Amino acid sequence: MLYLLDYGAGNIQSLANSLKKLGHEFAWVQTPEDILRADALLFPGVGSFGSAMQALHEKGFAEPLRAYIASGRPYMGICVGMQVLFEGSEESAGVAGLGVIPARAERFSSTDGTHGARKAVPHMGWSKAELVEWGDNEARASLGSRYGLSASAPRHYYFVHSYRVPFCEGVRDWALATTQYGDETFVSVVQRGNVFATQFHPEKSGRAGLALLDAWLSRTQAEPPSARHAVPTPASARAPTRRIVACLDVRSNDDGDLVVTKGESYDVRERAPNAGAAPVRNMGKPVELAQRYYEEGADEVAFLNITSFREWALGDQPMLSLLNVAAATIFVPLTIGGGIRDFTDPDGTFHPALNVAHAYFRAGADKVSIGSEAVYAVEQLLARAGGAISDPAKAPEEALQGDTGIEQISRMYGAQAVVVSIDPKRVYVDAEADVPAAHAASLVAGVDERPATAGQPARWWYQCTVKGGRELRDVDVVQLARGAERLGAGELLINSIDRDGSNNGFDVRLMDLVRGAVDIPVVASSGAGCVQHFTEVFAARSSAHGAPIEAALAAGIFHRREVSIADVKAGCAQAGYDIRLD
Ligand code: 1PR
Repeated sequence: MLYLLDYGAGNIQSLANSLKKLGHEFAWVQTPEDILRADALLFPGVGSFGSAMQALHEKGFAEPLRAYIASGRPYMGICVGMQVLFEGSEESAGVAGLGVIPARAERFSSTDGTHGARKAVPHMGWSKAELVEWGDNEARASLGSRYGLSASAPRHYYFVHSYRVPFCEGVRDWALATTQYGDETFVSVVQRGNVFATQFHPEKSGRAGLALLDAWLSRTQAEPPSARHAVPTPASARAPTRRIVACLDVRSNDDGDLVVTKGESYDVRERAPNAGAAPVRNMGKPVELAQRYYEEGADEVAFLNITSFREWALGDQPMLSLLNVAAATIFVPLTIGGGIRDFTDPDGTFHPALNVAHAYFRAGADKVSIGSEAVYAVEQLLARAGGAISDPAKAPEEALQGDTGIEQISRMYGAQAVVVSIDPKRVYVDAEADVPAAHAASLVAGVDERPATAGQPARWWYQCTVKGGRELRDVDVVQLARGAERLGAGELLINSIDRDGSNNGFDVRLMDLVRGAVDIPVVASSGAGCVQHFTEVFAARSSAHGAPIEAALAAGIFHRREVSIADVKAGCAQAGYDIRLD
């Protein structure tokens, strides 16, 4: 019997879904005895290295796991399930791993030694896993080909991690494939005897990932590599592919059904002479559309529950069931946003944001996206610093009290699981001096886009909003981006209320400003109208530190079938960007 090791954290539902899709039966490990009884064991580790090891010890799984691996029965680890095989990780000093492989995981450097440019950490997105070149290439090629791994035509897989095991002496006999991030070569697949593990998530890697999983399941006893001396792939500067994200803004229509909607500048009602009677624009059914985008090659799918600020998200069970159904057939990362916040019931019961996130992860989400609550958290961070600073990145340690949703979810599930979604609006000013001093870092100059003065040179700064753009707050986009990173967010989704639904292109100035302010990946959103808008935003490199935009999101053009995801990807690939096309 195949057993899946689950210790209660993160999205393991997606792996279960992919096994079902591939037609394999499995059971969940409930007790240490289940591990000893398993014929094959799959460990989709989630969370931090320390929390994974702690959970293994608390549940009495650590020793049975060592004994299981030593017995020669097939083991497959995924992500942290691979890292626990090593001696330890810089992520959790003093915590010992299983010690099966004599090496340690370390944090990615946030600079690219080759180019001196900043690079985002976590490493998040689709990168190639390249077969390590052995002395006996033939044997290695034949082993790799069983898993779809090759040196000449490597495929893309989905990664999300801040720590990696460098290709080093201790892993030479173990590494089957390596991956390049910037100037770092790290181990992305290990295989020796009965042990097989991937740093990437095969269950989130579309067809290539499913094929690899199927190969492992079909022949769970792989042969040990025959050759001894591995040579790393040459170190060339490489980043994950640029990601194309399909986004579905979801809300109830006037009949109470969940529909995908899309507006302009966040107004999702149809244009009608009598504004009061205008219905919510209905672009289709959420799961159907999401499945179409997966089939068409979307690298990620995001669902945003755009009206959940009105109620408590867990009172909103349709979103959970929607996610459950979507995750059963969509094998790329899913993000869910809207209403991730602390909530107190009318009867006084307190529900932390962490509980909402937990429910979403269990239903199949890989990341949660936090909007309004992130603004309040950064305001609080600034207030706790005594109003002495305007840059939340400089907030002292004591201002971080671990009580915000971002901090708690990030600590429990890892930074890569926390996206902060920002809804900024331009505030035009006549002179530089008109920008409040605290917001000067978000001032930019460009061309006016207001109808009455369009085309004139202008200056503006970016003010953040909450509740779907309905309320302005005294925080600018740079403060929010830096504060979110300080609190533990692993990615930023940058919308633009001015460009939303306009088809006029991404606000590249805004993206450049934000990318230059942080070291975490940035997803550009709002305004995509044609393929060129994607290549435009990908061409921009932060003027502050040279880092590019990692991903671009669109909604309206995909819903209305004006441009397909395949067209966008082909256009970007043709323009020279590294894109996942398989
Ligand atoms: O504040 O944590 O409850 O989260 C609410 C979330 O819902 C936020 O991420 C916020 O951006 C989003 N949201 C709230 N109201 C709206 C609205 O449209 N009325 N949608 C809304 C924002 C942003 C993208 C959109 C892109 C691309 N939508 O999802 O799809 O702008 O559109 P385009 O390609 O058609 O231009 P919380």
